[in-house]
Amino acid sequence: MSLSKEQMVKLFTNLVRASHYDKMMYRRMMQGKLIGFYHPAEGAIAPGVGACTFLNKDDNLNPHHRGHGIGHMLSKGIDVSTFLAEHTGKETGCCKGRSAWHFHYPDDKVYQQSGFIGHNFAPAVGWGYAAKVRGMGQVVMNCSGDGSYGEGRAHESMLMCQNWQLPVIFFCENNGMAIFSSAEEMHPTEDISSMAQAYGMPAVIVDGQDVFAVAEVAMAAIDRARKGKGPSFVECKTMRYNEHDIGTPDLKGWEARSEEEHAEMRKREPVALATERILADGILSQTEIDGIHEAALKEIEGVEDFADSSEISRPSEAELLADVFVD
Ligand SMILES: Cc1ncc(C[n+]2csc(CCOP(=O)(O)OP(=O)(O)O)c2C)c(N)n1
Repeated sequence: MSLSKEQMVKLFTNLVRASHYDKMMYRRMMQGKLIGFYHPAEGAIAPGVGACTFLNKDDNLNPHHRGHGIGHMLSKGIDVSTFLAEHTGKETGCCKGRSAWHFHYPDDKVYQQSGFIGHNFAPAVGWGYAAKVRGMGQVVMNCSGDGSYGEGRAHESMLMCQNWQLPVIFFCENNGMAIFSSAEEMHPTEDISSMAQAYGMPAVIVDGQDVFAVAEVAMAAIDRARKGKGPSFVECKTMRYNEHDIGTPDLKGWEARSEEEHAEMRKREPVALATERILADGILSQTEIDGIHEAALKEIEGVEDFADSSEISRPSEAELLADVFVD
């Protein structure tokens, strides 16, 4: 599947927007202007963009927690102007500023991470089952990191999706780390996608630094699922440039990750790689690229103004309980 010029421009634009959002979140966390945590996505911004740019509005999405799913969500076409307001505890946030970062966008069929790694797998089976029963060609893009594939529910879910031939894409963003633990220390095989073989599920490995390559394999997996051909597994080999979350030491095991490792990783920065490609292929000029950056920065300025000028969330006891479900 080769990408059209229009598709490449869309991917590039989403990548640039996602990257600027991530940088803004990092900056605001350092300025003490966010509540809760932030898990920076620098270095690992391309997988979410590639996975989600060509999803339909009524497809289900479980975004990965890196970048708090900003790249995934804006690429799916969601109005994420309430994302920062949520992270700053404002009434105008997508969950009225009450979630810190465990929010969701239910109207867009997006459910953000809970605090539990791997929580997304069981709902993915349910949504996949519902999609199959409805028969309207919906798919479930189920994104998570390498760390979550150590969870039993990942395996139960892969088994059930394969047995029932559900339209679920197991999209693994393998940055080789789970907080301080390296993937090689945690998993018996180098490729997480090899686990899919045990369930007879087709799997593909892709360069997660290359947004265009990711999109091509994601589109093939989406197409397959939409046509009722069942689940598949996509493993993106990617990188995390910063610490796991801001304030946590950047260790691998007991050692700080070295300057050499950082320098090596930064040689393959996704926005730089995409820019190089898009110029080489004559898809956009440097002036057009500059315009995309300017538009993204302007969008983010607006989002910051909106969040900063919004009322802080101070729910009464009754309002707090209004959003609590008891079964
Ligand atoms: C069930 C569970 N176990 C452990 C944790 C603590 N924890 C939070 S993030 C994380 C690492 C996740 O790694 P990965 O899935 O590879 O994603 P990454 O953060 O590297 O992008 C861990 C172990 C948790 N939140 N939930």
